Amino acid sequence: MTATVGIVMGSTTDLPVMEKAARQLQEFGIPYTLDVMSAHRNAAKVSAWASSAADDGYRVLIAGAGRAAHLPGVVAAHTALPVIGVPCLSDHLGGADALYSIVQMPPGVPVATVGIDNAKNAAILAAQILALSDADVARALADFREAQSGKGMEHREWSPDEAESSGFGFQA
Ligand code: RP5
Repeated sequence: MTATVGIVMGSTTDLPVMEKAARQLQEFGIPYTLDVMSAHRNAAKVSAWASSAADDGYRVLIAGAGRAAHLPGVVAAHTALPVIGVPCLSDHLGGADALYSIVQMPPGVPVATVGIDNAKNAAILAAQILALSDADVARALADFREAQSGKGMEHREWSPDEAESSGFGFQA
């Protein structure tokens, strides 16, 4: 089966974050690939991969990186496919460096940016794009949303008194 989502990350150190995207895509039954390639250490490889991504069957790309985090922007520069960027946490600036780098693409070459370390949202957004033309993915997403709405409603089982006594100031 041809992979429709390509996940790339700048380093194996990004894997603990980026595997969350892989797991979510797997849950949706979306075929994907997962690769490590750095925009500064393997520039030619990134360029070749992104340039041929559409012809290779991908429909959405997810790129995660930390620190200067130019990988998502470089990928976007080489393809017209939608690119979702994941800022990965770093040990010095807490991921803010990567967030600002990825989200601040100059006008003309966008990267849809999710929150720091939020690779799960990148996968969900990728699924939402694919769902526009794929009924199976649309169904998987609808089931996911349904299950999630159940989770979000848990607090409504609390009475206002309970909420008040637990310090949340719940208003019925
Ligand atoms: C970025 O630099 C990578 O995406 C990673 O988040 C960070 C550090 O990479 P390593 O030096 O740990 O390989 O390019």
